[in-house]
Amino acid sequence: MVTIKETLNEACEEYFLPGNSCCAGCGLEIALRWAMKALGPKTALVTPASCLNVVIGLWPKTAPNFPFINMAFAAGASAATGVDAAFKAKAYRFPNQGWDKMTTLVFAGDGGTTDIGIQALSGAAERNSNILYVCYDNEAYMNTGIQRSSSTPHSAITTTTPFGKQRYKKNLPRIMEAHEIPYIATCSVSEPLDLYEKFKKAKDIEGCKYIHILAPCPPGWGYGAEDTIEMARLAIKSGLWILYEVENGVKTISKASKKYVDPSKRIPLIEYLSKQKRFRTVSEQQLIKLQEGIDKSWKVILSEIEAQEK
Ligand SMILES: Cc1ncc(C[n+]2csc(CCOP(=O)(O)OP(=O)(O)O)c2C)c(N)n1
Ligand code: SF4
Ligand SMILES: [Mg+2]
Repeated sequence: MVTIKETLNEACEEYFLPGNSCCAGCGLEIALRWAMKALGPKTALVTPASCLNVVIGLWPKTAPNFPFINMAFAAGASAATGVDAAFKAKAYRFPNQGWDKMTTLVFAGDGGTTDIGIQALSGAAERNSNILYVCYDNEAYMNTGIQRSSSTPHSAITTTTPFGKQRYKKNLPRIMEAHEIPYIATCSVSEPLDLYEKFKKAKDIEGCKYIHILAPCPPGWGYGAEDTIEMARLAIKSGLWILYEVENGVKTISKASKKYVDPSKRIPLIEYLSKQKRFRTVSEQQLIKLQEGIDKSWKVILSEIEAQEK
């Protein structure tokens, strides 16, 4: 476990620069800033169509001060596989120039991951391509005006679910587990040290790594820009968002979520929902549905951990 002091000493460098066009309080920006502090400048970023793709901006006023490539929506993971292959070829032709130290990072939205990019991602995972794929999850297609994605939670209002979504959120980390890749983790922007540590770990693992970050979005979720960290924190405290890692098939609950293994320590879900306009029409029945989803997630995760301990 890194300490705040160690992290601050090591991570004062900024790689995703201020003055970009993210909305105030954007969760994705916090996620990428902290991810890059852990990964450092020997990183190449692949960005499928998304808010990030736009926020990156146009040269010479681009927000990242490290190499990046904007990519077609569906092609994030396959493009990254190609980028990594190019680095390997460079390392072979020009040894001792540091090409073998490059990290190939995909930073994609939930629409670009759980819907449109899933085929390329599944292919890269099956090949165990040496990439770090990150889904920053703001739970809708925000860049085009808040349409539902398969990662939008049950009951949330979007422009395409005006009465609240009728289906549960697709559990992408779980789908990635079925690919048996070496490393999977969930993160939250409210736990930057946990996020930092997980990215440090992922950087040093050969093969396909997948990290899923809950990244609240003030205009999309309907709360004030100053409350992004609070929203992400309430998601953990209510048990709705569980932080965990799967290293070579072994699952562990992360420190920030351990306390909430005990349901009596969790805050009532309504405390999280009532602060967001997207849940303004949630009924008693929907609340029960949402709570059932949370209880099921915990049941599954804890039974898996119990089984691996036997
Ligand atoms: C093939 C294709 N379809 C649609 C679009 C339009 N488009 C650009 S960004 C975007 C939304 C992306 O949503 P998500 O991946 O969740 O990222 P976010 O905008 O939420 O950051 C859409 C639909 C596109 N660029 N390419
Ligand atoms: S719409 Fe949401 S995800 Fe997109 S830049 Fe604004 S706050 Fe960030
Ligand atoms: Mg999104």
